[in-house]
Amino acid sequence: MILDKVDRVDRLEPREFKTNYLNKKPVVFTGMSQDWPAYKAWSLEYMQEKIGHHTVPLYKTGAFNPRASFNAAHTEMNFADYIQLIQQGPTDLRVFLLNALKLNPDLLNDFSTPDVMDGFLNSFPTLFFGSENAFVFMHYDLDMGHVFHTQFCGSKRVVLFSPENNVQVYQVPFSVRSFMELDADNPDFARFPALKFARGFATTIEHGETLYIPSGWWHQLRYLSVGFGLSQRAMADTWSRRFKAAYNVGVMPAIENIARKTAGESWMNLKNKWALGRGDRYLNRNCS
Ligand SMILES: O=C(O)CCC(=O)C(=O)O
Repeated sequence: MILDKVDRVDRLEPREFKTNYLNKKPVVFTGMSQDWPAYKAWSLEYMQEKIGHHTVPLYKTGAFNPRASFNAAHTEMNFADYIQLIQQGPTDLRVFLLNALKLNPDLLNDFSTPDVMDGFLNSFPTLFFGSENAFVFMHYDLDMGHVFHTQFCGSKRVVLFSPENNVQVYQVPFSVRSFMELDADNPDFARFPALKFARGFATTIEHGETLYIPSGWWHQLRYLSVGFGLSQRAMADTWSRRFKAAYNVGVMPAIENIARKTAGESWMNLKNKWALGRGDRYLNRNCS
């Protein structure tokens, strides 16, 4: 497995971004957020003040109920209590894809839309929170959007692979994830041998830095310290990606939910077996 470094730039002109990065590779913008009020204002305490009274869904990496609905939350909690929890030390409970702006639209005044491309879904900026050591398993985003993820407070390690690595990262069918135990930073090549042949990127983002994740790219994240991130997303820019997004959002979860309700654990085992088998077939083709 090869992990290249992600380029780091202060800012970019749209033309430079389109020529060198759009749909090609990730990049970290170190200066994009420096004029935003959020750069100075956003902290865990600020978020507690703005949305603390709401109840929020919480997600976990690891075993889940095979009969639960697609992307169902593990539990929920008052947001102010959750912030206290993550400040106390490691927990595997994470806030994922929270449209906090629906909870408090004032937050919209705290940041701007990136100006390097068009097509941003301005009503869907989402927030992610986690404690030190929280792990977000390898996945790509259902809607195939281009993601601009700005980190606040702590730092985060991110590993990314292009969609050409679907087999090497063991994509589980009828999902947009790999195995939750697959960790590209601590690879278990005995269990996931095809991962040896993946080539991707890795980086760490700190407060105020913005990582561009191209449409459909795999990403796994580890919180190196307690913190949170804001993702702004621009719509997939080709018809094939838009079609895939419509399938991922509208069709795939429906099929998955029916299969989970009827077959539960055996459906999950079948999907895992299929992903491992695809990895083995790839190895047989490439290593003989
Ligand atoms: O930072 C996180 O917790 C996850 C971010 C993520 O997966 C995303 O923005 O697509």
